[in-house]
Amino acid sequence: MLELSIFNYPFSINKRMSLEQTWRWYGPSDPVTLQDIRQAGATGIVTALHEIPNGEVWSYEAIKERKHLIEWDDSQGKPRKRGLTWSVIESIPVHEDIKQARPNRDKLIENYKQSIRNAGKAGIPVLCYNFMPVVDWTRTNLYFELEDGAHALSFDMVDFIVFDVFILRRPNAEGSFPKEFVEKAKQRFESMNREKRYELEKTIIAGLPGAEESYSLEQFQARLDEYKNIDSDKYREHLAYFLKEIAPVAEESGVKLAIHPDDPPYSLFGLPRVVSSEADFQYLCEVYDSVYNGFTLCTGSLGVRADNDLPGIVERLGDKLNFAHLRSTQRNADGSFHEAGHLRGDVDMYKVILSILKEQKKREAHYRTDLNIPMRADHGHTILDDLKKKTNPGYSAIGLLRGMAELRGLELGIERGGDVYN
Ligand code: DNO
Repeated sequence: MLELSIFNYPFSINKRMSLEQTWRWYGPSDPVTLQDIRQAGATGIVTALHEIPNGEVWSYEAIKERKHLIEWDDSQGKPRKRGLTWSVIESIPVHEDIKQARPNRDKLIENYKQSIRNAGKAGIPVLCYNFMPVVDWTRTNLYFELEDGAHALSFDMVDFIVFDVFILRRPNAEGSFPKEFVEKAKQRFESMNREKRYELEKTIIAGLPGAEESYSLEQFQARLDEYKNIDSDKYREHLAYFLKEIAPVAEESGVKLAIHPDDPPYSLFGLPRVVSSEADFQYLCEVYDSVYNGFTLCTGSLGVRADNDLPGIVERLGDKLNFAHLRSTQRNADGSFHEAGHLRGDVDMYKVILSILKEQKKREAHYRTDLNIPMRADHGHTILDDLKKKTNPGYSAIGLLRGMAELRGLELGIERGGDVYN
């Protein structure tokens, strides 16, 4: 066993290379304030200019202005540093016309590139984005009650089928699911009143926090129809086309791309999903081989598939790990899941953090300077006082604070324990 003393400790305590603790902030209208975030102990802010319509350029001035708001407190006359940095953009949305390779995609890609250049000029080092068609992250219940009274986000396959087959009535949807599930869903649908049905519909298609679009039933079906002739292979080509265009610009601009995996990591509504597994990550990293073309390790999204080996992904592809969303899910055999506590559920968070800390060591050995990989506690439970407040589901302050505190404690324990050197 490695004996730790002041003389052989591999690096001094002060030089601890911790991960950068970040927090997602939804902008000035977020009920969680910048001061709250500072008090929670985060130093990095993850945010977006949500007010800019999808497809338009994020101007340098608009980015600079938001960055100033995040980093400087002007309320006392003389600007004071808040102790926060805008570390990650999450997300600049990718327009559906790019995803579907429509005729004006090149124009929209030019806009995207310009936004990346402007972000780079403003000094924002990481850009998280996703390439999920039509819907971003998807849940069926935002208030799933745990045995202690806390609320978690959940995805219930039978509820999902209720929506897909009986509310949306997507043509041929029935064939996508096992018969006995459809039967269960039928019974559940019949037992639900109008409000319950509408609630489910809203949860699935009216847009969760940070989602780019919100639809009515008709608009939604029309969007799905646009994908009739786009299968996974074709969709993957659309992603590769986009990446080959933007990754060199990201590299020149000093902005690291971090694609977010599909959430959940399987096809919904018959749509193609191509960022769900290690093989998918591997493919897109090879499309343009550069550390500027990397990914977000979202342990909660990837972890819903038992065949995703999370520490293995970091071990094999870690040089492209540009951002980490740390959370855990508890899955059922039928594809349903709910979001568990950050150190509970199916994700082995000890092994995940250990693998990220080992990746830091590799980077140090390669003289890379991006050692403090940004991470954020993702999707907390709604607990304590927040149960009485209006909050962004998954993003209420106290639950995230609990998650982040657990994660930072675990990280410190792993670092001090010395396993990183084994
Ligand atoms: C949900 C988030 C996603 C994520 C986007 C990235 O909580 O993880 O909305 O921000 O998919 O583009």
